[in-house]
Amino acid sequence: MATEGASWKEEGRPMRVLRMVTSNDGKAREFAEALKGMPFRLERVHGAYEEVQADTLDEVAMMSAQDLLAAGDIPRPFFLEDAGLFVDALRGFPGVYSAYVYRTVGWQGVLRLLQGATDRGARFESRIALVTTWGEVELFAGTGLGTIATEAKGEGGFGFDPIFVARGEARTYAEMPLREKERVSHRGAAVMALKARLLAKRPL
Ligand code: ITT
Repeated sequence: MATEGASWKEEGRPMRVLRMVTSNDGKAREFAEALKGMPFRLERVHGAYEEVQADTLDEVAMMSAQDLLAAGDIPRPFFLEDAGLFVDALRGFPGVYSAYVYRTVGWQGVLRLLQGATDRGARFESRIALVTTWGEVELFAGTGLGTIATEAKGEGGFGFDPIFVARGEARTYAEMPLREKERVSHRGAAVMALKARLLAKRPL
């Protein structure tokens, strides 16, 4: 397990470290950008944790956090995120199976499943699980509504970004700069809730 991160100081005192556990470089980039300016030094842990399988993202995020907590290898506080793409015409599939579907058939597979479908509604969901110094797990949720495009577009982003168009947008996520995706995305909404928690006057 490797960690990386820049070192900043505030008023001469070292800043507290907040670790983010993810194997996904695209996600790590988005979190780093969204958490810029927060009074924490964000350090990435290339998380080699087994993603548990469960029926809901809440359960996956909660159980993954508890597994990491029980293993005790990562200094607290830390957070991880579980995300998924839920397609209306597929009754929410791939949902909690998004990582597996992406690894096996990619966004191309989702486009194929929707060939000829008129209902292109979909949403991304994000659940961030924050593990406090005391070993409590707090969940933060975000939803990003949109549609599945009829063809892939854009070079940016990661995962299913080339085929997802946020509500009210003409571009896919892969065509949007990081900050603009954050404004409309599931992760942006969940991070906003996380930031409020990080700034709250409650022990972390
Ligand atoms: P972790 O190590 O952080 O778990 P992961 O890639 O397994 O990384 P998730 O299980 O949270 O991430 O995500 C499930 C799948 O959905 C995965 O293939 C991601 O690439 C994809 N995904 C998640 N967030 C996305 C986003 O903002 N845009 C496009 N695809 C996304």
